[in-house]
Amino acid sequence: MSKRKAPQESLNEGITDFLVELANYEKNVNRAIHKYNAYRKAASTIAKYPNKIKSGEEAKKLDGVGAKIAEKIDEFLQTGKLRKLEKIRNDDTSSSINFLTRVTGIGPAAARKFFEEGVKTLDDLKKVEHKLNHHQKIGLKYFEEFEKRIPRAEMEKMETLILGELTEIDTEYIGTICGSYRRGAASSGDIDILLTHPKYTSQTEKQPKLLHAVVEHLESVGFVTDTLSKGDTKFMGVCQLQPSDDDEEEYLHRRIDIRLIPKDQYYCGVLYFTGSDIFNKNMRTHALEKGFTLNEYTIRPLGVTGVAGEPLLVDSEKDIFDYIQYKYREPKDRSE
Ligand code: DCP
Ligand code: MG
Repeated sequence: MSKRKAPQESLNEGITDFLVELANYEKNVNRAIHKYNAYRKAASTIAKYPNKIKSGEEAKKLDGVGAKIAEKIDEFLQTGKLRKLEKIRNDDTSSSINFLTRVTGIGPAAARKFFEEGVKTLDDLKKVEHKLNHHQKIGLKYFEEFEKRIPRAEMEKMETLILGELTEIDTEYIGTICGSYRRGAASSGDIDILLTHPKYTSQTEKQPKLLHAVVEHLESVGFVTDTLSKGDTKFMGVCQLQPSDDDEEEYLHRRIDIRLIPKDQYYCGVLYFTGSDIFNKNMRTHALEKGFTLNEYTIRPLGVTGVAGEPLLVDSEKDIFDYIQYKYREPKDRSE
């Protein structure tokens, strides 16, 4: 999961920017995930709104914008800033914790712990490197590189390379680059790959080799450079494109996640990891209204007592939309 989201470009950028900043503050500093979600949702609705917002009153008519956010919008429109945010930015605790969570491997809890030990900056982290776990050490090593978003052209090159190498190993592999890239984003925070193989289903044994063979192969061609964690079904690591002759510059190190998914659960996985997270939430809510429970693995009907039944057969993303009578949306139309 990538840490830096692309800024939402819209007529109301000033508003969406401060909402996203408040969202991150709630998640990283207060560990208030519901508030985080509320701010993200409001930002996403406002980003889609086609007019320049002139008052909190006007914004309040939109889904996910309540009285408190409307008030903040008024303050922002009238004064050009927000006292709450100014305070947060000037507060040593908040700004340090917020900063530390930008390192991959450091979540809100670890950030607070480091802060309480007097560790606040990148230099501080370097001094206590022995206290970092392997994931955090790699996060520190590539801090600047991981902060940079990946241009779509580079994502396309990586997709070609990865899918090409997959067929070198076994032509039956099926792979999809999901995340914001699949939604057509101009830039992505990381590479999210889903992988399956017809011989692997939820009814067969686990087959970690199917994942590890791919990781090892990508290492052998010099693409995967570091491992953050490697389990039976999920690899988290670092990759880097090798420059070709006509490239002027070297490519940066990028965060890459590879997930191996049983074939019968593949499309629920592709749907989930294509996102966006807000689209997923809305779709799950719709599914519940139609009497289904949907997650990254399966879609199951809910009985009258609310108990989930057996997983339904899914052979495409479209199947999932059909079950819950949701109009199909192309990945590019799934920002919410
Ligand atoms: N996801 C989700 N809920 C979460 C985290 C992730 O539904 N809490 C899903 C939707 C995301 C996808 O996983 O789109 C990939 O997660 P990323 O954080 O990588 O998000 P994106 O790929 O959409 O954005 P970015 O370009 O920042 O990587
Ligand atoms: Mg991503």
